Amino acid sequence: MKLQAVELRRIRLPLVAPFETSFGVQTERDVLLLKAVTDAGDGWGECVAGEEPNYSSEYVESAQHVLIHHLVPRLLERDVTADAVAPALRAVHGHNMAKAALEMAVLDAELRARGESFGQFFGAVRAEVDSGVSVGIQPSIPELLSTVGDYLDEGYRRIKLKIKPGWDVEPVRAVREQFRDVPLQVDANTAYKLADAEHLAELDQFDLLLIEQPLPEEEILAHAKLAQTVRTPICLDESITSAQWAADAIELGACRIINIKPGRVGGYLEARRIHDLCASRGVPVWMGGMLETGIGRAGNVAMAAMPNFTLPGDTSASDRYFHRDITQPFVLRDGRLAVPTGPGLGVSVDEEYLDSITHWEGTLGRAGTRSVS
Ligand code: NPQ
Ligand code: MG
Repeated sequence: MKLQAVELRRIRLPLVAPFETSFGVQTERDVLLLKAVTDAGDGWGECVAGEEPNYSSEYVESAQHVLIHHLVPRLLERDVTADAVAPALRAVHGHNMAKAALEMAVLDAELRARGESFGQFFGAVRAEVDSGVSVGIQPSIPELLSTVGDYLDEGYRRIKLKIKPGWDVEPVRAVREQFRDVPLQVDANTAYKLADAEHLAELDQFDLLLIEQPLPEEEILAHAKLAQTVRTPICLDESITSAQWAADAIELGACRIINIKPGRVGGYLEARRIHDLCASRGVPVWMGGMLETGIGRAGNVAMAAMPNFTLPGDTSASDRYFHRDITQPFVLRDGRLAVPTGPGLGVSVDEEYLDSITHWEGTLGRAGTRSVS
């Protein structure tokens, strides 16, 4: 399969409500999308990098730059398959989200060409996946309770509360008291220190599924030490950027559960290796979320149907984030999302709507044209 061109575009999608985490407030999503143009057909990729480098070091402008100047040129006009993408990009350090988007577009083109869905390719064992929802930091506890109640009414099967110092024990207590049996977990996005161990142990009384990434991403050993004080299972997100880090973190006792985000680890193929490694170590995994459009959501829902994705993911319905998605929307049915069955990602992109929300586009390749800078 020859990679003839890569079309890039940036789109702006307003969020249905502001989304606040310990690292900031998001009111819209500025998403970088890729189309891989090959002699066997096209494929879509989505880059999950946010507008600012506050979740990880990557951000949408850095991803766009490294794709244009360092990643796409290494593959253009070459014979490619998805499994050859990461090896061809190995000389470039880091930039996992940018690499993942390119690999995803090539994988989608490849699978569409051979009529195979992402779900079939990953060995999906379910036709639909349990859906959880991530609830941002709210202005007050009454507003938190009403937001959580609304999501439960919609059918979500697990609630994740974003926490930070000053917004942790009391909001979690309030939600647990009002919703006695709901599967509940928290995500700190690196906001704590090991010295907060005793404080975080106060969360043990609320029967949480897990506490996600309490400490900074490079503090693997500190997470292992924290686990000596906190009984709730620790789950790592930001720290796990490869299968190697997953193996090391598990062996060190830093986590008992792993959040898999294909973008964070450099693509779906590395994400699959982490799934397989965790399965062999008896470590459950679940699918994270990065406020993806229907393109990224389609791939994530398909991967979440693999056997060791035993906890509900942050794979929410399209309307959790967007008034209108760029594909057919993912809709909650009895708290679950259906795994697409069509070739490749199995979704179609509304290109007319896409054009109307595009604020930048450019193409690399085809007869030496470089229409982007
Ligand atoms: C997490 N996601 O698990 C992330 C964090 C996150 C659903 O909680 C723009 C780009 C906004 C990436 C907001 C959820 C984002 C983002 C939150 C990632 O840690
Ligand atoms: Mg997280």
